[in-house]
Amino acid sequence: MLIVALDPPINVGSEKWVTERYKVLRDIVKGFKIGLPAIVKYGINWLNNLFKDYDGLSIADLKLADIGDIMALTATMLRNVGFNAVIAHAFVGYEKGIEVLAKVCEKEGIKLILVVSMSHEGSKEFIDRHIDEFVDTAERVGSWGVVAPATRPNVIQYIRSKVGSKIKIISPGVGVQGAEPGAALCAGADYEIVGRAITYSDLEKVRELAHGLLESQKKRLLLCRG
Ligand code: BMP
Repeated sequence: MLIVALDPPINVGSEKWVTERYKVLRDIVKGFKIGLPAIVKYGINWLNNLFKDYDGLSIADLKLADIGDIMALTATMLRNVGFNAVIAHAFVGYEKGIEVLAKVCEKEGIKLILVVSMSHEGSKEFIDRHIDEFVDTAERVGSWGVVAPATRPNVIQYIRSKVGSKIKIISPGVGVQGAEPGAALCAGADYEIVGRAITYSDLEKVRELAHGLLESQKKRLLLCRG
């Protein structure tokens, strides 16, 4: 139940950093998330073949927050280079916003993931005051998943109690941001997103770190679910 965030550090000169980590991890994790750091640094065309024969989740994390037509256009472009899921902010609203994006995602076979709460403290300032509305939007458009913070398991529990098993909960914040592996899963998340705690080490150690993380998830799950 692990998704790896591939955000290259500032001093890495080539997209090989991403592709090598993807290759050593693809058979043991459920998916990958690629966001602005990799796309700003290396563009998008190098991604063209990366996910070609990959069955897992390939999530484009540009946290779309625009009018519906432009988000839909971007999502289609992301689909065309091999992503099968996109993340968007729920706060742009339904009408001519998420509504349009959701329709195009359905048509193109893209999984839509809406941000309903974030892992940093600042999420409490504005975003978390509207969790109910954001979750309603996710349900209304039939969103495949939502992002909710591993750093605040009570928020995950609350969202799970609202959505039942209809919507996947994807939780960042494990490792560098402080949450322990498995804590979000115990609170009701379907996947934990882990980036730097796995990826910011030498390539030779990346697989071992991911294995360790998967083991810790399992142990924690055994304790909380039996
Ligand atoms: P790390 O494990 O290195 O902290 O990475 C977390 C990843 O999850 C990053 O790619 C970040 O953009 C993303 N993320 C997050 O940390 N908190 C959120 O609320 C939403 C995110 O997408």
